Amino acid sequence: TIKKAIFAGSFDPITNGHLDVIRRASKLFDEFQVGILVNPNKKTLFTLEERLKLVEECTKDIENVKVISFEGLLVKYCEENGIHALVRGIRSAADVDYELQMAHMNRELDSSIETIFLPSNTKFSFISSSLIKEVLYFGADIQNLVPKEVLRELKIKMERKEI
Ligand code: COD
Repeated sequence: TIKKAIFAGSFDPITNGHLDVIRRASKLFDEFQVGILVNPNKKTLFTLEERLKLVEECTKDIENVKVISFEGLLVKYCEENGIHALVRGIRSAADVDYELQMAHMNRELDSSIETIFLPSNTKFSFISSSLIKEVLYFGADIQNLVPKEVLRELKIKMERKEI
């Protein structure tokens, strides 16, 4: 059987930390999906279409990666699509607390799906999408923290005063 996993998130926007997890975790599975959550109640900087396009651009050189979006429960999407592993990146002890709670809830909802934690690369462990947006707003240089495609789109948002 082919082994399928998913790395789900908001990716608003995708960062070098996310991309590092995608590169490393995708090697462990036959098919690796990056799942972008559709959340109509949460205000995002990038629209779903923009996030899909950016994640696709940033992962186009990784052969077994497929970028999708999903609505509703992640475990339900997994069940409907034959996915048995949820990959999560762990940056800190704070991530562990939150991620364990989610892993246990997901396991309660569907016991056939396992959560797999991948420790972040130390050099990216301080990066989050929300901090990127915050420091950029105050004029910081973030070119080492996000893929060049994302940097390009963030600059456009800055020029349009959307950040
Ligand atoms: N280095 C390594 N990993 C990182 C980094 C970094 N610098 N930054 C983020 N990550 C990891 C995160 O730890 C996470 O594993 C992943 O990247 C995605 O991060 P985000 O912030 O883009 O997305 P989240 O964590 O907000 O996504 C949450 C989900 C969308 C997965 C969750 O809300 C969900 O499953 N929603 C659907 C509804 C559902 O099923 N709810 C029940 C959950 S128990």
